[in-house]
Amino acid sequence: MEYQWYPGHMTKARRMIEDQLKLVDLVIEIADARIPFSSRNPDIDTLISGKRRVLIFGKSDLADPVRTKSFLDGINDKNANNKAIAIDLRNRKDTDKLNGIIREVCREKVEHDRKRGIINRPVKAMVLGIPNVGKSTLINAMAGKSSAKVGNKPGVTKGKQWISIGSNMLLLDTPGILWPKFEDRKAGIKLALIGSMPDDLFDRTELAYVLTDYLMNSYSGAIEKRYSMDIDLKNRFSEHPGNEELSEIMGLLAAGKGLLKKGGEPDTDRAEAVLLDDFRSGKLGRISLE
Ligand SMILES: Nc1nc2c(ncn2[C@@H]2O[C@H](COP(=O)(O)OP(=O)(O)O)[C@@H](O)[C@H]2O)c(=O)[nH]1
Ligand SMILES: [Mg+2]
Repeated sequence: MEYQWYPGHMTKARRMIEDQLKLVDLVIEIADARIPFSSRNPDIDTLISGKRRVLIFGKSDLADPVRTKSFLDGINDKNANNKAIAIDLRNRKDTDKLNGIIREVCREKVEHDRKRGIINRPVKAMVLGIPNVGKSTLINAMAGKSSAKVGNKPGVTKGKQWISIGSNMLLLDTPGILWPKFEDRKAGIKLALIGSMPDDLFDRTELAYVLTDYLMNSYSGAIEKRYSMDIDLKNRFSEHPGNEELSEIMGLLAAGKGLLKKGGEPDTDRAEAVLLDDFRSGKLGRISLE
């Protein structure tokens, strides 16, 4: 398949994560609220089996709140060892909510320790998630200082360091980098749309076209509003527009944004780039793809 670079890294990543998992009581798994299914690792359940888990759907500030609520409700009533929450990982109020949830998930362990006379043994935790999902952002927020590197590319750090979080938790300072669902092309496209796949795995035009079709059907009006278009795309074009229509839509978008080539014709390449950037940064509104 086209995601050749993953499999090689996968075996290594899996081994590293399995080693790290032996050291912890709790896994903090991060997924993306805009694609709650495709942003989760397909093997995560077997990988962390038996560990307590807090499941965080990050970037909730960019996701559709109605959809977020409905899938969270579905997860949360099941299992006390497995709580889920959707938050903006950059927001202190949001990350503060985590402490209570972690304590709740670990209550049994603390109780078990106490019965054996062990008081105040810190809970050991690690953060897991696919690239770019917000792992470093969360570790920094929890640590209350910039001790983990935050960036747009997945990084590798050697050696094991713990960060103390309050008096009762130790957090591994290097997150486990999981591999996404690379065997499923649709999931791959969604991951590329949110910016969690290397940029060159998919054609930008294809991404812009898939996004446009989706927005026209699921968030009707969002494109027109953002790019001051005087028409209703849904009325004017087919329900699932073909490439020629999509190219025309990119032309309208370019014209609305004043993106013109030297000769004055609409610059559809730039229009595609703008559309993707605007989606990724939330400028088209709070939109979920699943
Ligand atoms: N809007 C928004 N951006 C976030 C959130 N969490 C992380 N980011 C951004 O996503 C990008 C990747 O975050 P990072 O922590 O480096 O991801 P990592 O690869 O999993 O460590 C950075 O630009 C962050 O600022 C969030 O909850 N909301
Ligand atoms: Mg990171």
